[in-house]
Amino acid sequence: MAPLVRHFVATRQFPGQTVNGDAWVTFNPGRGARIAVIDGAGHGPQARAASELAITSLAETQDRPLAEAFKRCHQVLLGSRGAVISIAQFDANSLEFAGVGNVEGRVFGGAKSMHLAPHRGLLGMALPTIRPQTFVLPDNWAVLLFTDGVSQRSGIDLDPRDAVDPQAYVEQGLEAWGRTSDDATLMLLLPEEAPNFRQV
Ligand SMILES: [Mn+2]
Repeated sequence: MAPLVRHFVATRQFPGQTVNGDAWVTFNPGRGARIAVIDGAGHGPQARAASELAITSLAETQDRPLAEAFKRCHQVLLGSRGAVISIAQFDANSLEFAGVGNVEGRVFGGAKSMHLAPHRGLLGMALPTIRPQTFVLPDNWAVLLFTDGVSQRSGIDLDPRDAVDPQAYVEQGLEAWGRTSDDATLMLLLPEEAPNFRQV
């Protein structure tokens, strides 16, 4: 089954580090799509190790409800540095979102952008009660997910659908808005058909 969602990502490690503690993963388990953005606590090899544990856990629970996926990931990360994670689950015309920690997001589609609201917490350290948010998506939606290495005092609230090229958008956004004090990741999600995106 063709994926319902296209993803465009720019990510880089803390300048001077050789590994990236940020990570991302996508799943298409037959229907819809599940996309996670992960920030292993801190930076460097231990942050990377936590992110990799999280990816393995999320793969094992990709068919399970979000609350269960977070609970299992928390258990797997016990004893590690810990990680913050947000997950976007797309079905036909809806988005279910849940996050633990501060991988933030925006939904564009209506008159103004909406904030995706992760719960406070740190997987492997403190697991909050997961209550996913659900959004009904219009045809021309766009979703941004970004780690705290991307400044929110920036152009992050600008409508990405005004950009000409989605991959260039995330690369230029990371360059412009990425903090030099952390790993940083910016992901743009678009429907398979994005008629409002200007063609070059
Ligand atoms: Mn970070």
